[in-house]
Amino acid sequence: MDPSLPAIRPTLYPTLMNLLSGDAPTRRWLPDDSLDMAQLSPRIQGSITRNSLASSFLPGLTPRRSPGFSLPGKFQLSSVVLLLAPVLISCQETYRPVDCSDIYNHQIRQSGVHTIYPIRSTSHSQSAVEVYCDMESEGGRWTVFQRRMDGSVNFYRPYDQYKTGFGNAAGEYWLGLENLHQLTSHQNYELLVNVEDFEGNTKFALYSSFRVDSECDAYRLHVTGFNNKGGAGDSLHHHNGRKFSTFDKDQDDWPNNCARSFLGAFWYGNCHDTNPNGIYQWGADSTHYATGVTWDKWKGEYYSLKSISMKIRPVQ
Ligand SMILES: [Ca+2]
Repeated sequence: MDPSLPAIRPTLYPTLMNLLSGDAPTRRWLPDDSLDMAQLSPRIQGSITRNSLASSFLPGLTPRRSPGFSLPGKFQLSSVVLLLAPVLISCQETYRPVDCSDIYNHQIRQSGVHTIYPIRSTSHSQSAVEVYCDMESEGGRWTVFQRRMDGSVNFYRPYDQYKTGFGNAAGEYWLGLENLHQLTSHQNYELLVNVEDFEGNTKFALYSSFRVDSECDAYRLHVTGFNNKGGAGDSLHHHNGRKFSTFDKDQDDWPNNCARSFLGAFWYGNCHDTNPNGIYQWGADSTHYATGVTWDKWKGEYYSLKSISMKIRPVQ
């Protein structure tokens, strides 16, 4: 743009209004009296005609109408709609819960599948994800990030799928490491692990602090503050501070590959006291050591649980 020229506002409004009013798009803008026409180049002077449709919307430009000219009703109504549209849009409040605790606090108290937005970005459609909300256990508000219950989903999957998540929120699924990191990096979360055997017995383990680092730090796990009032025992102590490993991304502390040897994916150390993403093996099986869906401190490494779910909520 030539800096010697006076500023002329963009022609978005007149173009839109001309189209809405049915006027030919050749109508141009009339400069204010304070605007010195001599400053304009001949080309621009020629484009500014005396029968222009002008508007008071734009500073520096004053409306002048040629004799007999009147604004059609359609134009006036369209102008009002155009002017109010940004205001109306900006006043709309869109409810986008970050987690199940948000949903609970909006008076939804039934467990079930809900949509949350764990990644706080401007592109909301990309961060929407379905989860199962446990609104009952130990006071509710829990966002389930891992669940096994019937062996319907294969959990022996590569790193990229553990990063983004997989499965069915109404059944077995993994929420995804990036979602877990995003959730736990903005608030302090606690962890509940529910376990059940094939005889109908249930236990749980509570941890007062749960956090997952970013991918740059290998989605390292921080889990502390064990409380054994649920009787399951502390099978996560060994996993505190460990990086996340899959069969195709070995970040464990063992010379070999924990994920390949025990057919799962987890924050393996050397290697595990629980294998919640292991093979669904339908109960006790002494032929396979530590490859099932195990919680060692309750049922040992030869018992694959009927169900296990890992869930988090903000500390209040
Ligand atoms: Ca290794």
